Amino acid sequence: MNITRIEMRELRMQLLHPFETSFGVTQERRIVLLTVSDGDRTGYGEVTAGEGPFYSHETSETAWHVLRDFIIPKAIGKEIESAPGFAPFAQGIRGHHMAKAGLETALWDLEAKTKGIPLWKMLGGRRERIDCGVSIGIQPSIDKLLARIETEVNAGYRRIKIKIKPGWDVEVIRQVREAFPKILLMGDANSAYTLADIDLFRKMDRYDVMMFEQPLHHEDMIDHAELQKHIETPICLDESIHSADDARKAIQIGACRIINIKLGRVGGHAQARAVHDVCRDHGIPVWCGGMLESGVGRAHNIALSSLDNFSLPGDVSASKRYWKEDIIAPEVEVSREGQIAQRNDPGIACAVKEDLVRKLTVRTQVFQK
Ligand code: OSB
Ligand code: MG
Repeated sequence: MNITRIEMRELRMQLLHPFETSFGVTQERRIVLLTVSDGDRTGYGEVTAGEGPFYSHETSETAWHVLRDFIIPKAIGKEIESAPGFAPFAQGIRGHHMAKAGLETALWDLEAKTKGIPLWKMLGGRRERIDCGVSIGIQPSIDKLLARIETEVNAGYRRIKIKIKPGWDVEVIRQVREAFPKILLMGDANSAYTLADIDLFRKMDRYDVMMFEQPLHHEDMIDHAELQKHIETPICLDESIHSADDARKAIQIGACRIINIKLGRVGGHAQARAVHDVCRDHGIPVWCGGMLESGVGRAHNIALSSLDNFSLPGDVSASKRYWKEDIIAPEVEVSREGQIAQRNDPGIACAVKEDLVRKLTVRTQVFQK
């Protein structure tokens, strides 16, 4: 593949509902979209960084800077055999995985389109349907949360994740479990607790919770291993896992029994697959996390979720839960059974609505060789 043109755009997209976590509220997304061409075809990738440095140190703005000044100058005009040939463009740049993943994933899409095959098959996936869950933000009241859960359960979603934080935890979990005795339920703390909260986790341990996601510090593994010794509910790591090596170490010390894989957090498809493989080899199930993506990021998540060890429902759900109109056609739809079917068109297997993208764009930069 000849990388002859790279286009970077920033889009502003309004979420249908504000999304609240232990680290803040998101209403308007700033999405950096990457377009890479070889003269014939176009691949698309999305930077999943948030607007502020709260989930991770990266932001849409830092990703723009790192891509423009460090990654794209190394990539433009180069010829690579296949998408893993991206690695040298990121060599020596510490961190900034979401910036790297924006371009890396676009190259995977481009390669699959060049070969005329769907990306999920090129990645080696075999799941023709993926199981979907939803992530429900912190709500103004428990009654509102119960109503949201009912809507999602009725829509067919197979697993409900609620966000927890100090003051919105034990009693919330207790009431949700009472109202919905059978659902697969999990809680995501986004690092809101410390080891001083072990007793609180032991209380929540009683309600048949599928997993607690990232209860402790975003860079920690040691304390998570300690917490796991005191509770039955599996710990799932999100923020702490940036690579296959991190996954290996976390598993080795017993810091988690499940891992959430996010393309942005680990730096793209090559590393996501490596994390997947390490987990598979150690008998640790994985699922695909979400970052309030537009259709482009969503389509990449769907392709990744086709790999065998994505055996738990992920946070990959329908476009209409987020956007009045998504930037891809067809939009992502979830069946009554709570599944998304893989599509068999080449690459990310959907079209990008260029007119809508142009309308949502607030800045563009083009690189050409
Ligand atoms: O921790 O999984 C998370 C959204 C933004 C940042 C971090 C997280 C999330 C979600 C939403 O939980 C998942 C989604 O619906 O895209
Ligand atoms: Mg999470």
